[in-house]
Amino acid sequence: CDKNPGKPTKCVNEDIVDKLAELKQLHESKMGDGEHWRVYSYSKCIPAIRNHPKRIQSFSEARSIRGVGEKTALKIMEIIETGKLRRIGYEKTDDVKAMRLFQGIYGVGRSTAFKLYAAGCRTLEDVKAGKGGVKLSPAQEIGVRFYDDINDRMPREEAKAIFDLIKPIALSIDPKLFIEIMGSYRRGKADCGDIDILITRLPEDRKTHSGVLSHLLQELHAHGIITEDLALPEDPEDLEAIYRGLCKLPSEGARRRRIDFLTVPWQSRGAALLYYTGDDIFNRAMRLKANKLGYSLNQRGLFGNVVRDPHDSRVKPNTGTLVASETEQEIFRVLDVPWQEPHKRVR
Ligand code: DCP
Ligand code: MG
Ligand code: MN
Repeated sequence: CDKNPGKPTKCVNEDIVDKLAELKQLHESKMGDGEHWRVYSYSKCIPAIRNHPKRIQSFSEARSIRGVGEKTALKIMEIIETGKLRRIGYEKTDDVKAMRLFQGIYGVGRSTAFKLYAAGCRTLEDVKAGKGGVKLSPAQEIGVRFYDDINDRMPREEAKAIFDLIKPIALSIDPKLFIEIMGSYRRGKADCGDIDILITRLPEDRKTHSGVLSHLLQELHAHGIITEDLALPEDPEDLEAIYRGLCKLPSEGARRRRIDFLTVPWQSRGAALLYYTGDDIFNRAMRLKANKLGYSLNQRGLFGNVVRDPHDSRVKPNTGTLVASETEQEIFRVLDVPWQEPHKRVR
């Protein structure tokens, strides 16, 4: 076929090539252990089939093409005889769908999703029943139990109602805390995937917010507002800590919602506001701009004189000198980016 570039001619085995290429792509999207050789063998035989000068007529003719084994020859015959490849429909309804379903479980990535699939699980019911004996972490177990709740977004009014319960509890622990909702809520979105809460405190009277987060989490559990923990802070006394969990309104029939806390030192509050407001694409653009100007930007601040490993463009942690971190405006100014209100910070 197409020996004449620039003047496209249609390959006589085009339908076969298309179907096999589609199947190859479906196998590629799975990336399980057994898939690599399959993808590799399709990569070899598909160009050979495309170059075959005449319409394939028989099983033995298919087998004579370099790289075409018995199984592929059978598939070619099926396409010739029925115009279809049942395997494609099977791939679409079965594993690809299952992989997508399982990767929607909190804390489950491609490798665990494939383990579940390979163990014979096809539905969340299978996973719940422990089919195939794949061991899930406690957070993943919660992810399965509250799959729909975790994957649904909440109206911003509900995020506000939950925050309005949390804020006074936090301030009763320490009235000098700074506590705000960030993420999509601060960007003004009508619905939120989770509630992102930033906490910090002006370090005065020789006091900080160290220990406040554990105390607050304890109170929120006691009030029935936080219902499950997904990830606890590594060192809860640290001024910088991250928490992930589930929460709900106390009303009857209220759904579980995702909630995240981030605490930062007071000096980092501007950089933390900027980071935690997002969105993630906007953040990436800001970090890129910082890198171009020889800075490094993260949730702690904007740093200059950054040391980079020549073999790894990532910045070593805690290197460089702090250039700006206390206000968002200051960081925009140094990066020479025109000020943008949170609701404008979207892709
Ligand atoms: N963030 C980031 N890069 C990530 C994850 C998060 O820069 N990989 C920052 C930007 C996000 C903020 O943290 O806006 C909060 O993260 P969320 O995952 O909660 O995202 P959003 O709140 O923006 O959206 P959603 O409504 O889906 O929660
Ligand atoms: Mg969010
Ligand atoms: Mn979040």
